[in-house]
Amino acid sequence: MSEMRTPLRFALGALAAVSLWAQEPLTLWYRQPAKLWVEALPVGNGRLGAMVFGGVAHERIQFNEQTVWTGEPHNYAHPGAYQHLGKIRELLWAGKQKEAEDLAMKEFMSQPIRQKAYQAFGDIVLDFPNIAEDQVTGYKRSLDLDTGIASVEYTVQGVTYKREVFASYPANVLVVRLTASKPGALSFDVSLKSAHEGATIAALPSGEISMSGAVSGGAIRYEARLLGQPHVRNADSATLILSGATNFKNYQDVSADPTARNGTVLAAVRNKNYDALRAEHLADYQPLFRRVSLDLGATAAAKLPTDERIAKFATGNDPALVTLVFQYGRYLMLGCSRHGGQPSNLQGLWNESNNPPWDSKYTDNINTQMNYWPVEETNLPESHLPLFDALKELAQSGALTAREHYNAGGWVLHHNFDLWRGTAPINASNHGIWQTGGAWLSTHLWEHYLFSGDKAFLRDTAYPLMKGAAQFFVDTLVKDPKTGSLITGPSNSPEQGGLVMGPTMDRQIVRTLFGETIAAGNILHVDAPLRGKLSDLRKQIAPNAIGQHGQLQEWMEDKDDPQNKHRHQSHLFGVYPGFEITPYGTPDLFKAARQSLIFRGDEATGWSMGWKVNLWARFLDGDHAYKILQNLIVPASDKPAHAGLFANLFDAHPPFQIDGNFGATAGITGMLLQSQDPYGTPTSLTPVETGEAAFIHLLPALPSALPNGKVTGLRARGVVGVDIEWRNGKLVRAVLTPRESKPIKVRYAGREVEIQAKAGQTYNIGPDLK
Ligand code: FUC
Repeated sequence: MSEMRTPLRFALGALAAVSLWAQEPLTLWYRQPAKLWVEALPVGNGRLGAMVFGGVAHERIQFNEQTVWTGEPHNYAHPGAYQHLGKIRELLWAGKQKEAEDLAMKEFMSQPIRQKAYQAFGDIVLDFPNIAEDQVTGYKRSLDLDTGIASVEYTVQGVTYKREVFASYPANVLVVRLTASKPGALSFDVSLKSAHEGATIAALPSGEISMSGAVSGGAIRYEARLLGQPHVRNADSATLILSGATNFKNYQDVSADPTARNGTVLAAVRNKNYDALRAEHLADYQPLFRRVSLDLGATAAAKLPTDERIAKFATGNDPALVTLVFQYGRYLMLGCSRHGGQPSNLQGLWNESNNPPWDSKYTDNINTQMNYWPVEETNLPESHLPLFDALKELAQSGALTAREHYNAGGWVLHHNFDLWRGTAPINASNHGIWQTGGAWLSTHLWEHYLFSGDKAFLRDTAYPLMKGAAQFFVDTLVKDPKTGSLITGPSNSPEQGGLVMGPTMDRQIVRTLFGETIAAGNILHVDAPLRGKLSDLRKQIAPNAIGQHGQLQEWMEDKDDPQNKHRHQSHLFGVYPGFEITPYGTPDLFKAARQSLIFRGDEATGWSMGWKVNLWARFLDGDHAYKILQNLIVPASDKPAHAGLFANLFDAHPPFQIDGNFGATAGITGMLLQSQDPYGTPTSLTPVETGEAAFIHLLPALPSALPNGKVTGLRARGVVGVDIEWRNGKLVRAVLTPRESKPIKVRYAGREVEIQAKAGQTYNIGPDLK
């Protein structure tokens, strides 16, 4: 038992919370500039992003725009691939995996076999000629999550210099503000630097700097334009405004004019002063960010710079760092996924490389999904919309892939997509052929409905996409010759074991998708024959099985290795984010799934630990979930390149992958509130799962390390707002605000009560559930 669990420590922690909390609860800060990119501080408006290094005599603000990619509009489907589908299946059933993979590699893969890469854009470079670095005092750089503003502050020879940087969604620009505390003390030179060869950089007579060019070997043309004088001397203050655009309109159309786009954006801000831009940014950002507040108390550790706090977290007592990590995920979400933009890619939208790991594209056998795990519960549902816009396009390109690769209707997405909406299997047949990426992402549409109750969204956006995703499996599920059950295939259990028929995860996802499509069709009173068909097929899909080690089987065969520590734990989809394996509905499977997670261990790559926090929360084990969080919140340098947090709290996975951050935010939420039905089974959807009732589980996995706290503004399935307060590990009070009239079952500490809730009423729930 660690020392922080002693009652005295708790009492001190609670007292300290009172005095410290008001100071800087939601600020990342440092005593030195960033040396590495992963120490710089991110800002973003869901389209443009920047990394602020905070240099003293030389500042680098590295920026991105979401549509700067290699490549061009392209259909990646492999014509006629479907002619080999039967043979690949036969080989797999005959136990000839290698031959099947070889044949698939030759005849069944995307053309070309790799997708395209997200790119860096450029840097804003500031040089301060008169600043002597060795005379600097009082240096501090920080990022205030409550305002979305990154700041740098230092004093030289009696002059205090300040910089503020933010990304404005309403103005669609990056804004840099510089001030000096003495009149006339501010002098600097500003320039733009392109991340691409052959850029044209010019100072325009209009007092702007333009940087334009093309991504080599592709269709994307870009322009960044900075409003501001290149050489500033003896000023009191200065404001720089950056607009950035490309010719990208959608995955099939690159006919936009980046220069015209920047012209329009800058014309709208040209006559706004800094205070007006800042106020406009806050009026947009703060109401979204402030929808959720979390207070877990604070100790003296909360006063330290963020990098020092990360280093001490696993062995110390710093609950406020959990809060910061939780809210940082929400901050990053608003930075990289706003309505009208592209979805969040492997690095959100922050990327300094033209050859980033996994091309910084969209890996959807876990990573893209994890990017959106916290979005509904933590009250940023609008941030889900870019993903849904992408799904509309993926359903088009995925229909071509379904036709060419499977001779099937509907649409399919394999394990990756890019800006050009590639949906065919990429890289290698042993893991690239994985059929359920689109099906899994389609479950996000249903979740958005469950949390919002928005029937117009269900009818116009969600259902058509879900139906198409389901149709693909109506056409392609095959009978397993051994069991007679229906399975997918060829596919794999991401990303191990090679090409197989009917991996467990696929079957769970297809069951979930079919169930949700039936429920949606029911609500909308459409497609009765299809519903009948889906329901009939759903019952025939090969069930989850418990294997020889007491584990949940990852494959059709009982061949799991208890020593396997692989980062993917795909068959646990049914526990989280799925819900067909539950503590009270399927206790045996639940136990087996838990055993599988124990075999996988507590260490993993960054995003995998993000998943494990969520899984342990679903296993109702708060202390184990917290233990994983302690493995996640360590300096990345302690776990070279694959896990831990960098100084800027980016989750590591070389260089970083944002899924780990979002997984952590979702996992912390899951400790406090869960709203899936714990009585669910794989056979039929319960009223909670169809949205007719709600289930609120209060503090389902509260770690003993977080005994005191309060959260407000969370959302639960069934369209219920939830605030929760607890003390000494016990519920003090929960406030439920349902937006629809329906039964709500509330569970706390092993007891349940049912409320016949009325929309618009407020329900106060005490520890005795009264
Ligand atoms: C999956 C993971 C890797 C990495 C990549 C982007 O392939 O297995 O760890 O996160 O996505």
